[in-house]
Amino acid sequence: MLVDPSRSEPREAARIAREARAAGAVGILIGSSFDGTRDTQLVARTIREAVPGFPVALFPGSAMQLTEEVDLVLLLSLVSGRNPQYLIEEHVRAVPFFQRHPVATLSTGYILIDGGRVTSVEAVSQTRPLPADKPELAAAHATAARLIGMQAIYLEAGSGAPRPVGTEVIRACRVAVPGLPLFVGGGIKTPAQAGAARAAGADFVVVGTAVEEGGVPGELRAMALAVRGPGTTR
Ligand code: 1GP
Repeated sequence: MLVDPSRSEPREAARIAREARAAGAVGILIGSSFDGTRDTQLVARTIREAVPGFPVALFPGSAMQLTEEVDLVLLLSLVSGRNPQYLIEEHVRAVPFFQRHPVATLSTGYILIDGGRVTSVEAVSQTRPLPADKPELAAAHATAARLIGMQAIYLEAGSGAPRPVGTEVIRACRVAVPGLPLFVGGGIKTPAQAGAARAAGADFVVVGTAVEEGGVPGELRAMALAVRGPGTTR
């Protein structure tokens, strides 16, 4: 479950996290394409206090959002783009933070796939997504990320995308990076879409907008069930 601090204030984020855990989600990602530092830190702290022991990972839009109040930082490199700021610059800016706070990191190849409209991540990063109907191109990016040593892949259609990442793209990337954690998110609104992403090879199916805006615990439970299968909701 993804919580965006620019959309959910700390108390609301904690409520979502509580419901997410009860519904069978495996953890919380906190992040935003465009957001200041204060809210991210507050949201992370409030979630940890409200739901102790529930895994919390940071999904930062920039080095400005770094906080030590998480279990893990997804150190994202936007490998589908050619903007050096999101390939290496933000990482260099993050070094003083990591020197002060030894938080665990997961080097993650972040691949933006066309989801049917311009989303915040495309606008903020000033990079074009890869075409949705070219699984081989997405797989080549995932393979390159693996070959240069990245530890995970995140396939992203962009928050609120009309079309989630297609199953052919997920399947091709699954084959390209056997053994690496594969996250898939952006525009997943129904249990069927969540289940399809999982069946195509996603290790983690990320849902944000549908739950943050819909706020229906039953729907969240149905999504978790579709991803994890019966008998494994907790
Ligand atoms: C966005 O992948 C996440 O970075 C989640 O997207 O908000 O569309 O669920 P949604």
